[in-house]
Amino acid sequence: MVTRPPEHDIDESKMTVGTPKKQAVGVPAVLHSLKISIDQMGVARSAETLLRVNQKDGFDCPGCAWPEEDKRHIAEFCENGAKAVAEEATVRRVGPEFFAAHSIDELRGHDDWWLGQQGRLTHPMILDEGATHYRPASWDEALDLIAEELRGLDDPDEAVFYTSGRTSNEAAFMYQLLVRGFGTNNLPDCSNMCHESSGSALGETIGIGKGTVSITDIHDAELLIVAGQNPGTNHPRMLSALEKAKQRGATIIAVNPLPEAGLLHFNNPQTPRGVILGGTPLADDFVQIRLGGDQALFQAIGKHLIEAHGDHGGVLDIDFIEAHTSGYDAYAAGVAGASWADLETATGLTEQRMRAIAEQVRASGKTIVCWAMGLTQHKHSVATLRDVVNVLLLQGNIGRPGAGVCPVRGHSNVQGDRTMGIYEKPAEAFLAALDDEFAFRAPREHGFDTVQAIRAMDAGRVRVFLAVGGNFVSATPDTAVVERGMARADLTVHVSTKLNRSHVVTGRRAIILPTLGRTDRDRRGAGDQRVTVEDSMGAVHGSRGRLAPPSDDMLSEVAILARLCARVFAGRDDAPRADWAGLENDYRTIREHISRVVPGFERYEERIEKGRTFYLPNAPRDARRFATTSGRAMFTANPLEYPRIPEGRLLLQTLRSHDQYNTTIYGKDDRYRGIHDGRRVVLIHPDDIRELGFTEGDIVDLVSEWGPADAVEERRAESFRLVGYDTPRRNAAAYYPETNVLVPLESYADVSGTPTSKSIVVRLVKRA
Ligand SMILES: Nc1nc2c(c(=O)[nH]1)N[C@H]1C(S)=C(S)[C@@H](COP(=O)(O)OP(=O)(O)OC[C@H]3O[C@@H](n4cnc5c(=O)[nH]c(N)nc54)[C@H](O)[C@@H]3O)O[C@H]1N2
Ligand SMILES: Nc1nc2c(c(=O)[nH]1)N[C@H]1C(S)=C(S)[C@@H](COP(=O)(O)OP(=O)(O)OC[C@H]3O[C@@H](n4cnc5c(=O)[nH]c(N)nc54)[C@H](O)[C@@H]3O)O[C@H]1N2
Ligand SMILES: [Mo]
Repeated sequence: MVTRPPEHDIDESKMTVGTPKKQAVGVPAVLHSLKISIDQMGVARSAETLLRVNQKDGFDCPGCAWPEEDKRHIAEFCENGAKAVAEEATVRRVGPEFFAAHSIDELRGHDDWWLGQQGRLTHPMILDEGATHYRPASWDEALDLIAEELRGLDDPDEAVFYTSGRTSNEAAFMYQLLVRGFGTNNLPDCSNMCHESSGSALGETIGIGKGTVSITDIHDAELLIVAGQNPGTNHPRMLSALEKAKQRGATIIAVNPLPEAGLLHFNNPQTPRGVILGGTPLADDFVQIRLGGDQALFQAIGKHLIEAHGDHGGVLDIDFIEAHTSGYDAYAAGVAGASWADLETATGLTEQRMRAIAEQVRASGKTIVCWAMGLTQHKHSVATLRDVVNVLLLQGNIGRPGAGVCPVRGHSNVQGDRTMGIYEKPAEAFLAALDDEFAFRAPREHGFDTVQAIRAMDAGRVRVFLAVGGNFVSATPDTAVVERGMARADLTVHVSTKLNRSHVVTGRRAIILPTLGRTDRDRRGAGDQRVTVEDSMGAVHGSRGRLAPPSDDMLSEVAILARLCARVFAGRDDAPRADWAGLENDYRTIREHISRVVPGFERYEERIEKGRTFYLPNAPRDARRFATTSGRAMFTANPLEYPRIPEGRLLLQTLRSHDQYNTTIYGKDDRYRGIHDGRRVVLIHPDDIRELGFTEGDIVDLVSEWGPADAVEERRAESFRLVGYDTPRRNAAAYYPETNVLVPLESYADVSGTPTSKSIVVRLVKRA
């Protein structure tokens, strides 16, 4: 039975805290996902939809960017993929009656869970200046208004164009063309807050801002280090790949401050072993590291490998180092000089322990390092990832089967969006190809990334804010500053599937454009359309939804963008030239353009036909070629950095519960961590709770402290319950986005600009 959307927010005072789970997935997970699916879609639609997830010629799971195996299982999805699908394929609707019944002020009082639970958006809606409610509008009225506002700006840089990584390749390509044709590179995206540090470090050291492994490499590896990642919740299908590697004899090391359920033990619901025999223990070694200690750990590993090679020889791949790399001497001197005392302080691990980990690396002939947000959202993330690359280069672990770097991407097409040109700092070669294809000149000046966009918004320099997907207000750091900045814009526009906070914290005027998602049938002039996506490992394939769209009055992202192009470029002879209506009616014509602009997409159409997948070229992986400044893979010497926690303070990481997709909150349980009916918790070592003068269960405010001692800025998040948890001393954890208000806008990673969502200095203040 489909259930009705909630009328009230969840009362978090009824929250319960139990024992964290030691294993992930298994039958309870399947049952839980079915319950959510049936609540949102009913039985028949659940079955029809879930059977098409990740099947050849079905739709790509909007859950995460982990690749599909070549041989598909009947149900190639996971508990959290099923939740992501249910959230989109829900039969609940947010139409004009909903907006008539709820004022903006009222909606602003609800949290992201309540807003998202209401259902799918169905009609273009406009919030007029001074109005208390959104009103329905026709597509023409809404699109005309946007084009008019854009064309009225003094300078194209007064507009900002955000994207989140669910957008298809076709829509992403159209979007960047709209933005560049309009005249700016202001294309901040969720990547800026996500894997930007990976892109920065990898681009610089190996010449490509992506990983170098395929799914078969994962199966074939001898050693897999999974650092700063919680795959049991965020990439559950990765557990099947780890299980397979494990069954072939691989060793798995998990590096994490928290003992995350999925990493330690996995019950595969698709095998009898998982269901009956209690599954596979995954990690052979759990390394409980301090927040931000990973650079030190990888330096320690490098230091040990180099020493061991000096003692006995045969540890380093000297042929590879000589033939393919530069900078070895400076790197070796750097790690030789690192003191074990510093490495111990940074990691919280003993020298002996770190040498034992390094011995496992030494013993492996094929090593892969996988990582996600635990490594990318620190001030020194780029340096950390350079040191990960250094360790892999020492043993020639790049460009060899079963070995390499594996940044595990988040959004299902975030990597594809970048490939399609969603980037504020586009390469000249890309722009030149775009110019040739569309007979115009794209702007060359770099645009704003997410942090820079917020700064400009707060300074009142952004007049129009347009987003294709995502939830900018909730996902970005320093919520109060972002809300203030949004309110300063003349017009804020969101192309979205579901209601979220960014629709209710608006500029002077606001527009919501509802759009089709992955599961929806996309019928255009030339017939049913498919789109394409690129997974975390550079494999491109088609995706086609089949459900009837939420209303008759819906447009796809591609159609919305094509119509905006036509309007914004009308009568301008310096604008890109194309048959906009033709592109909207037949996405094959967009793929033809892409195949001429983006390298690796030659014969695009043919290579995705009949559910086929193709791999994009990857020079380090395919041929050990490195497009860096030296033409070689680069060892880099990076001074050791790690967070310093002032007296009486904690370092807070903000992470995901098992029941959310970024700012989309499916429910208020975090089953694996034992938390039910609430999200305002802070996980802390029990000794810290005591030492700071508190008792478990106390309700506190979290106050973040930022800046020099004589000018500390404070930010406050109210009413969090203290939960004793197995985490290193003085390292705490709480959920995002509730804690984003604590992340200072100016606290971001060197080089990449990624907000430091995993290291925020806080103190606890007891609620009166
Ligand atoms: N169901 C579901 N799936 C998702 C998402 C979701 O919200 N829900 N989000 C998607 C997106 S966009 C992304 S980017 C990914 C995110 O996937 P993850 O990166 O797994 O997500 P987080 O919850 O941020 O988890 C960070 C992990 O890193 C650990 N960690 C934190 N700091 C450190 C550190 O300094 N060192 C080390 N070694 N570990 C650390 C944390 O304890 C935690 O286990 O997942 C994607 N998939
Ligand atoms: N404190 C803290 N902050 C973080 C992070 C953290 O770990 N800690 N993680 C960061 C990371 S890794 C990321 S990726 C960002 C995520 O930032 P975003 O990508 O901006 O946020 P999401 O919550 O994924 O966006 C959800 C919204 O996308 C819309 N949507 C969903 N599907 C579609 C679609 O197919 N088309 C369109 N047009 N809209 C759609 C829905 O309206 C939904 O409300 O947050 C970042 N912020
Ligand atoms: Mo992400």
